[in-house]
Parts: sequence; C-alpha cells; structure tokens
Amino acid sequence: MLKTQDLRLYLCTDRLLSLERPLTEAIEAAVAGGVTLVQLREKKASTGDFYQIALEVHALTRRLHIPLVINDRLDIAQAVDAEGLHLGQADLPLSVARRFFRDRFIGLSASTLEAALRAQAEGADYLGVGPVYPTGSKVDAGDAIGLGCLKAIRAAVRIPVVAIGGINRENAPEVMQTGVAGVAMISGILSQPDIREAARCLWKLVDAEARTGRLG
Ligand code: 3NM
Repeated sequence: MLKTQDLRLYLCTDRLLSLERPLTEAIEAAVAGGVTLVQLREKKASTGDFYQIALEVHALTRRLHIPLVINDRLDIAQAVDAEGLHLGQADLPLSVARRFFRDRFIGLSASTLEAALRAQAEGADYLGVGPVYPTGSKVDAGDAIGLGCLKAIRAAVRIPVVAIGGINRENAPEVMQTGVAGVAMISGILSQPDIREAARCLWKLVDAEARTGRLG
C-alpha cells in the first residue's frame, strides 16, 4: 500500500543526467540523504536491459526499505514485483493496467485540472503534476503550469499530488506550501555533485514544511 509520506521526496531516475555515476550508487546516496521513493525511468533501454536494471534497483530499494515505482512499463513492474507503476497520459490506460496490477499502487501524470479529475475518477492512487517550472530534463514535458495551476489541482482532488518539473532547493519550499504531498525531481538530486548532500538539503526543506502543518 502507498503511504502518503512515501511521496515526500520522490526521485525520478535518468541515467543520462547523473553525471556518469552508476545508477545504484546514485540511488543509494540519494536515499541516504532522505529520498523516500524511487521511480525508475528508462526511456531508451531495451526490454531486456530495463528488466535487468529494474531487478538490480529493486534489490537495492528493498534493502533500503523504500518503494520502487516503474515508469510506463507494466510488464517490467510485474516482472520485478515493483511496489508501484507510473503512467503518463500517452501510456497504457489506467483501467487496463489496474487489471494486471491490482494490489499495488498506480500513479498518473496530469498537467491540467481536467486530466487530474479524470485520473482520480479512473482510480489513480496519486498524481504527478507538472511541469511546475520549465525543465530541460524531459523534452516533451510541455509548458510550465506554474504554482497557481498546481494549487488549483491540489485543491480539486482528494488523492495525493506530487509536483514535478524544474524543482530545486530554491523553489521546493514554495512548492510544498501549495499543500502537495511531495516533490519529485531528476536534476535537483541526480545532477548535483554531491547527491547525498543535495537530497539531505531537500529533505530538510520538505520536512520543515511538513512540520508547519501545511501538508495534506
Ligand atoms: N515529468 P527535473 S517533468 C520526468 O511534467 C518528468 O510530468 C515531468 O526533471 C512532467 O526535476 C519531468 O530535472 C522532468 O526538472 C523532471
């Protein structure tokens, strides 16, 4: 089962953005710093390679006691027994994925209020909402939606919202103040020279907002 606090500091992986450090090393450092969940994103790997990487990463995240979410690929999520699956708007429909992924959690990406409400109605366990700010990490991310839109989506749905896109240590506090359950990022953690320190700093910021009682 998904716990809302697992979404607080959500790491999305991208092997091209981790300054050539091995993925498992980077993940281990990020979790040591405070990352609460890992989403494995492999946009270019073959199915066989994705499977092998997912096996290795899942062995690590199990040892570290944090959930692993597989991006896009239901087959890989099932094959490695991942805790979660994350689907984009152009991926398999949630209702279809749910038939094969019953006792685990499924998150959906949404960048508009309409898409967010639809995802909730379809039974998504959480939403990834963005890009909040411009990002160079995803070519097809679309235009930044801004804090106002994030806030409106957060207020309109009952399920937890994770904000994503261009989030870093400077803007993480204002993002958390919209009441989202957490912040997700790639470069704000993985592209930093000291991954553990970057995650530790972000975790402190996120935790400070949680202590003020603004989190949903
Ligand atoms: N999804 P960074 S933006 C993977 O808007 C991803 O759905 C997005 O990378 C969305 O933290 C994004 O480096 C990239 O900006 C996030």
